Amino acid sequence: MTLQRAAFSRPERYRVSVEEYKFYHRNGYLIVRSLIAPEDIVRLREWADDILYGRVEVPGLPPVGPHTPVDQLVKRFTRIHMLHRSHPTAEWGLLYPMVLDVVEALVGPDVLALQSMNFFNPPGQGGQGWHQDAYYIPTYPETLIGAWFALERADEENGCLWVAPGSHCEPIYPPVQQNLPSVHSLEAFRNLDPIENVSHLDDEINTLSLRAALYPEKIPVLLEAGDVLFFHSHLLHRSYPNRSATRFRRSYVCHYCNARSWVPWNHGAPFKGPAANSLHILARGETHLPYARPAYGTVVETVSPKQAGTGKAMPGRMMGTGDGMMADQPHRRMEEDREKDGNREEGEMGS
Ligand SMILES: O=C(O)CCC(=O)C(=O)O
Repeated sequence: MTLQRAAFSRPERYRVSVEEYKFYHRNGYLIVRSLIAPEDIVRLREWADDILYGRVEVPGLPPVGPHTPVDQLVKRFTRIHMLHRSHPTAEWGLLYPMVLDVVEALVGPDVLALQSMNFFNPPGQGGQGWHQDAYYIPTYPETLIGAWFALERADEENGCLWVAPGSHCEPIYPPVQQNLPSVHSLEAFRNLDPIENVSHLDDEINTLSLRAALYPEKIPVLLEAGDVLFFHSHLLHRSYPNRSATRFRRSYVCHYCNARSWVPWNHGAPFKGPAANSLHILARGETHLPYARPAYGTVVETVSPKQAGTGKAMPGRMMGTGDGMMADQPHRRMEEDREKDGNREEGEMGS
């Protein structure tokens, strides 16, 4: 019996081409223009404004009084993490189907949704120095990917993201001062400058900038509302403070990984046992590992729990197809086939 991965057909499905797949793997990033529908961008932006202006409550933040001046309201924070766990709109954004279509093709087909971040970056604020996301969010094996949704135009003036193309081939550099018990960083990086103050805005202080300096071509990622940047978790990237006088830089940034990776990470919050997979949402496909379901009922294209994990089928696999597009191919060799193959000589089977 071959199990069917759910045959979800959506007319608006985004099909990633083999050229896009290659671009992502060669450069460490991929921009997909107009991926989010204009009305959906309005929904995400209006919701961001509801948070910014204190019209909706955010767990952990004190409610604002009715007469709080606007300039004080917008200075309360530049970003908020993990709202998909408390706000249906954030969950809906995190599980946006066309974004998952791309993630599925690049690191899937089985996708776990891990993190959401709302960036507001009012004039004069925001910015994060050179860093690599996989340092902060470990996945084993490493399959982490970021998706940066532009809720409005992002350019050099209002503090867009900058990337060092090709730098995703670098390993992760743990800052020495972190003194991680499992990373003998001083020994491992004896021939390298010690990495200190990752994410600090000042390149003199953040010595990951020395690795970034090896990549002469750094590009500002200029996006219009609705465009999405996908970026590899080892990619060196940064942003600068918003230096415009009046413009915000609102964006929604989400992280995903292959649902078969083990994720001992819960955004700094405790979790039971050795990994936190059971707290992250299965967004596509299936997995043999634990997972959570969407808390607010957002529909996701996953294999039904009855079918999932029965071990009767090989997992799906993204492959290039004859029409130049990426697709989840039924490359499932059943036990019977394997037995048949077993009659052939070993070595003939390929790897
Ligand atoms: O958008 C920004 O300013 C920084 C975002 C970023 O670097 C990240 O999400 O890893």
